[in-house]
This record gives sequence, C-alpha cells and structure tokens, in this order.
Amino acid sequence: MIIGWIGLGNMGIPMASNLLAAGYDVRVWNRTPGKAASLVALGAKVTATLSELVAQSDVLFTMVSDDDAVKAIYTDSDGLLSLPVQGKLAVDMSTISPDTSRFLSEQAKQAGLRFLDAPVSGSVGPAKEGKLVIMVGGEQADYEVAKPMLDKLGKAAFYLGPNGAGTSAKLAINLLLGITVQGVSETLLFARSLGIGTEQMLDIISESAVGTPLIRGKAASILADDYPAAFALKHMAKDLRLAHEAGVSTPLAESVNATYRHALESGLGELDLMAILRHLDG
Ligand code: NA7
Repeated sequence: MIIGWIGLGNMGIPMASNLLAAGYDVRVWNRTPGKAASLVALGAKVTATLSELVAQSDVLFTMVSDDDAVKAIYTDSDGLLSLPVQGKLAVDMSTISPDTSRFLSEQAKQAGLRFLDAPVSGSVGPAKEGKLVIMVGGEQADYEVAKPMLDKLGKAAFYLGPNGAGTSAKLAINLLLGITVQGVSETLLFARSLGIGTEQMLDIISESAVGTPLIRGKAASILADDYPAAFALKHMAKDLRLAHEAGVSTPLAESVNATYRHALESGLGELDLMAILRHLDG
C-alpha cells in the first residue's frame, strides 16, 4: 500500500512522519516545494507534480488549509479528479465544511475514486505523538482499509456514517474548543481585574473540575504571552465560521465566532488560537 501525502503544513509534516516511522512507503507533494526536507530524511520520496503522486500511490491523503485548498487540489484542471484515480482511496483529513466533503465525495465517485472525510481533533503536539482523534465519514469498507494507517496517526478513530459525518463531528468538537479557549481567556482577565494573578488562577483552574489537558498545555504560553501556532487562530476562526454556516442555533458560539473573526482581522491569525487572550486583553 503506497501512500501519497498532499499538504506539508504544521499538521501534515508530523502526520506523514508517523506513517514513515511506521514503515509505510510515502510519496509527498506540496503546493510550495521545499518543505519536505525532514520527511526525505525519514525516507519519503518527493514528487514534482500531483500527476506523479497519483501514478505512484494507492491511497491519497490530503491535509491542507480549508475548503478552497481541498477543492483546488481535487477540481482544478490539473487536480486529482483530472487524473487516473480510478480504484484508489482518498482520505481528506483537512477541516472543511460537511457540504464540501459531500460535494467532493460525489465528484470523486464519478471518477471512480473512493473518498473518506477524516478530519482530526488535536494540534501539532498530538500530531507528533500519533495521538490525534480522527472522525470518519464515508463507506465503512473504505474506513476499514484506512484504519491501519489512521491508527498510526491517532489514538482513536471513530467511524460515524456517510460522507460529511466526519467533518460534521469535527465542527462540533471545535465549537467546544473555541468556546473553551475564549472562556479560559475571559476567566483569567476577569480574575486579574479582581486582583487574582494569572499564574495562581491557572493553578486553580487546573486543580478544579474544569481543568483540562488543553488549559494545562497552554499555561506556559499564556504566562509568557508567547503564542507559536500549535493550532493557528486563523483555522479556529475558519471552523467557527463553518459552524455558523451550518445554520444551527448556537448562541454562545455565535458570540465566540465574532471574537475570533475580529482577532483575525486585527492580524493575529498566524498565532496560536490561545492568542485570543491577547486580543481580549487589547
Ligand atoms: P497550515 O500549517 O496552514 O498548512 C496548510 C497547508 O495547506 C500547506 O501545505 C499549504 O500549502 C496547503 N494549501 C493551502 N492552500 C492551498 C491551495 N490552494 N492548494 C494547495 N495547497 C494549499 O495548516 P495546518 O497543517 O495547521 O492545518 C491543516 C488542516 O488541519 C486545516 O484544515 C486545519 O483546520 C486542521 P503551502 O505550503 O502554503 O503551499
């Protein structure tokens, strides 16, 4: 089973590394060349074009930014669906809208390409450790084929039903993530206004019933006011926008969606989502 991996961003590189470390034969392609050095050192082969990647691969993973990026890779005139993909399996692990996942699965089906939407919960740390949580939509038989590979990327993979189910679950879990990060930020700013220091408040939160690995993991970053992207704020803003576009009543998430949109507009998009604290402190 030869893997073709598309997308070498913050998530794509550690995920492809884990497949290489597990012994898979991995070919990689990225829109911007030159990002594969660490993977080549682990044995990956770089292809110059998508066409070469498709010719050499049985399973095609995509891990790219957003709906536009995945659509470009699939439907551009030289994209995956213009190439001989019949009989292969595609696994899109990007976070995109359920509508786009369903649209692409239909287009893929017409080209004879099997398609799973399989986005992940977890940022760069869990990606490096192979401890992502993976949510899958598509045919169950295709999920079973992908499962051994997914098991090298994540600590849990959930098969949820037809195409779009994976991306739907991902929007739901990230709705909670966005709300939680803003909630922690407001809690810390509120406490500080009442004279309780941030370090002390973080310790209190960590020991309390609402203390989570997420908050404990962000504590050092918060205290240093330094936010290198484990999960970029721009992607969180995108996911909240996609959740908003689902048209379901979510009053709290609507408010949080507006906060992240404003933070994005003020230029914080490349920082970690925890930089929402800096935005609110502004
Ligand atoms: P990054 O680090 O922002 O990386 C994004 C990747 O997507 C990177 O490889 C980009 O290629 C690629 N990309 C973006 N737009 C396009 C287009 N139009 N065509 C082809 N490739 C494209 O994102 P993460 O790795 O943190 O996140 C990936 C997903 O996981 C995302 O959906 C998150 O919400 C969750 P480039 O190197 O810029 O040429």
